[in-house]
Amino acid sequence: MLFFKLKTSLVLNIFVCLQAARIVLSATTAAKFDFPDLYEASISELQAGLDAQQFSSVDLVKAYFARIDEVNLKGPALRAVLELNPSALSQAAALDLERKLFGKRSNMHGIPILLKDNIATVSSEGMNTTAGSFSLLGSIVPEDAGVVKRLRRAGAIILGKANLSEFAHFRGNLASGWSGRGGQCTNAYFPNTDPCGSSSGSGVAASIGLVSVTLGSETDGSITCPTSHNNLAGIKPTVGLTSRAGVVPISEHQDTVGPLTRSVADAAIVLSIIAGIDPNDNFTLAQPPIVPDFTKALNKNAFKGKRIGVPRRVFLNDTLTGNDPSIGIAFEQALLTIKSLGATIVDPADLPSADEIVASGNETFVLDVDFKIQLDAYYAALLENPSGVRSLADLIAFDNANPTLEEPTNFTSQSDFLAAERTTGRNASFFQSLAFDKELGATRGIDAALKQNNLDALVLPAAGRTTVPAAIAGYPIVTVPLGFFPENQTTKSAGPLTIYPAPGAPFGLSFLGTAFSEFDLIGFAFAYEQKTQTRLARKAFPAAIPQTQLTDIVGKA
Ligand SMILES: *[C@@H]1O[C@H](CO)[C@@H](O)[C@H](O)[C@H]1NC(C)=O
Ligand SMILES: *[C@@H]1O[C@H](CO)[C@@H](O)[C@H](O)[C@H]1NC(C)=O
Ligand SMILES: *[C@@H]1O[C@H](CO)[C@@H](O)[C@H](O)[C@H]1NC(C)=O
Ligand SMILES: *[C@@H]1O[C@H](CO)[C@@H](O)[C@H](O)[C@H]1NC(C)=O
Ligand SMILES: *[C@@H]1O[C@H](CO)[C@@H](O)[C@H](O)[C@H]1NC(C)=O
Ligand SMILES: *[C@@H]1O[C@H](CO)[C@@H](O)[C@H](O)[C@H]1NC(C)=O
Ligand SMILES: *[C@@H]1O[C@H](CO)[C@@H](O)[C@H](O)[C@H]1NC(C)=O
Ligand SMILES: CC(=O)N[C@H]1CO[C@H](CO)[C@@H](O)[C@@H]1O
Repeated sequence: MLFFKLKTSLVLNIFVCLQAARIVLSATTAAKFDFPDLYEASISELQAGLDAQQFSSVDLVKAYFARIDEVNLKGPALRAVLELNPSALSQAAALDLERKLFGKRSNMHGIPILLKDNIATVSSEGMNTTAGSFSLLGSIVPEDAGVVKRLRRAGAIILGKANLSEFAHFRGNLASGWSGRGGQCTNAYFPNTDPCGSSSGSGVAASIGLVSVTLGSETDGSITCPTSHNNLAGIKPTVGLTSRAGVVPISEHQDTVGPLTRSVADAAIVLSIIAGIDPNDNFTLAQPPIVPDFTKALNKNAFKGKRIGVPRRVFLNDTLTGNDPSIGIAFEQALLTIKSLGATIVDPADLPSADEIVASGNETFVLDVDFKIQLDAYYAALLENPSGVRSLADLIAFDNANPTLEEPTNFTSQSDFLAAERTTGRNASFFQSLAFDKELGATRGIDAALKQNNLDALVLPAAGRTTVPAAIAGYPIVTVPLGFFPENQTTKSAGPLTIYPAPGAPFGLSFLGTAFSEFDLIGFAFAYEQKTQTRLARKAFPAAIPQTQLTDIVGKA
């Protein structure tokens, strides 16, 4: 046969020519595709491109790495990302091959996700888990966090670790978004603006497309607030829906892990993956037996025939919330929109416990007691820790001994650490405070408002004291973009290096409900988001927008 008569060198030549032709072909085909704009790209757009082989997960990782470099090295030092995963490219290549051979494992297959730096990843992969603190640099964690195990099983790529308010903002007297390792993270919508916290880097990174999606954690406001300040969709799940195993803790009674993303649809996809029981976090054993497919909640008509309540007392009183009047104006408009979408607005629908919540010190006491017990346990469980820190007491001493690393300009004291260190365990007063929290937040709080008014959900601006009742009850919040401060907005200092509010800075709208009501809340948030499209009304300031796109990567060496 002719083929066998050809000289080896000729075969080689033909092969080289064919390869060259293929490369030219793929480069021209690639140019013809309209790649999704990574500033805004959704998981479903990325999956469509990956499935059609317009680009690979390797391309995606390279593009996001380049975008992070742009913002870290050339841009206005947003300080959103602490570390990149040195194994991300090889993991992406393996997931690309698997997709080709066997198809995708889930709709997170090959999708890069950035984790708040308090969520543990196996040290052998090359990343640190530090909660922003030098006291945890180089520490060897026993295993992946529960949510990370689920993400990996679904085929997600851990792109890196996000900056945060150090220890999820539980040191005291520190600005939102500041950590010893990361410095001051700032907002992409106006220079030097507060990104809020404590999931600050997750919020900023999602807001300008440094990654597809991100995870944060909330104890009281730490997903909801950065979602609000960074023009995002975010879900603070019911405590016990997502595992906290392997997450640097504040309190098992309030901590919860959830997504910060550019759309409700993306948040629903991520939540569907990370939700579920984990033997390493027994609070997850109390969740309903079947994890819903939260993407089934994405219904534009979700408000039809529903009753949505407005807990005005305390939560819409600017004197008590500290909210700028612009937020209240946008909120009243949002109520009209929700009504136009078919809901009955019940206004007011107050929390009977509203005034007591403002006066109560029960939450602080519970967090102080839990933090000492759980942080001591976290340090004790590390397989190694080069800093030598093995307890909260050691950590306080470490910070005092390393002021250049761990104390920003005009640092006063780590008051939360000191208060926690003074506690003496889960005694009778602790359990009484815990019971009061349930009563104030749930029984005479959110649940009472829902029952007394026969409601499906509550709605409030995301800012102010909105997160407190849900925090002490362990209840969910789903947040979407509500509006932006006007161009002539007067600014206030929010920390030594940050301001808030600021011209054009975003703020959000939160839907609240009872335990495990995420499915309904996601529906309401989606219907509102689809009707208003507020996120798309405004982009980050030009210097904060990275320019690298898939077209710069695909087909290039
Ligand atoms: C983790 O921290 C160590 C220092 O202990 C550093 O050498 C290493 O580069 C860090 N890993 C990454 C991925 O940045
Ligand atoms: C979880 O386990 C701890 C100790 O093993 C126990 O004290 C606690 O009550 C359990 N919590 C739940 C929600 O099961
Ligand atoms: C708002 O709160 C302030 C301070 O507690 C109070 O004096 C004022 O009456 C409240 N306003 C309304 C409308 O309830
Ligand atoms: C806890 O809440 C209850 C009910 O409002 C209140 O009576 C009590 O003083 C609070 N405890 C603390 C420590 O604030
Ligand atoms: C419980 O411990 C706290 C300190 O953590 C202390 O203030 C309180 O008096 C103790 N309560 C009881 C009943 O021992
Ligand atoms: C900003 O402009 C609006 C209308 O242009 C005006 O009503 C408002 O008073 C101004 N606010 C400030 C703080 O100057
Ligand atoms: C630190 O405090 C001093 C004195 O109050 C003040 O003048 C200075 O501006 C502050 N520095 C920063 C960065 O906030
Ligand atoms: C440890 C680390 O990666 N720090 C980074 C924090 O962010 C700044 C600016 O974004 C980077 O320059 C640092 O490398």
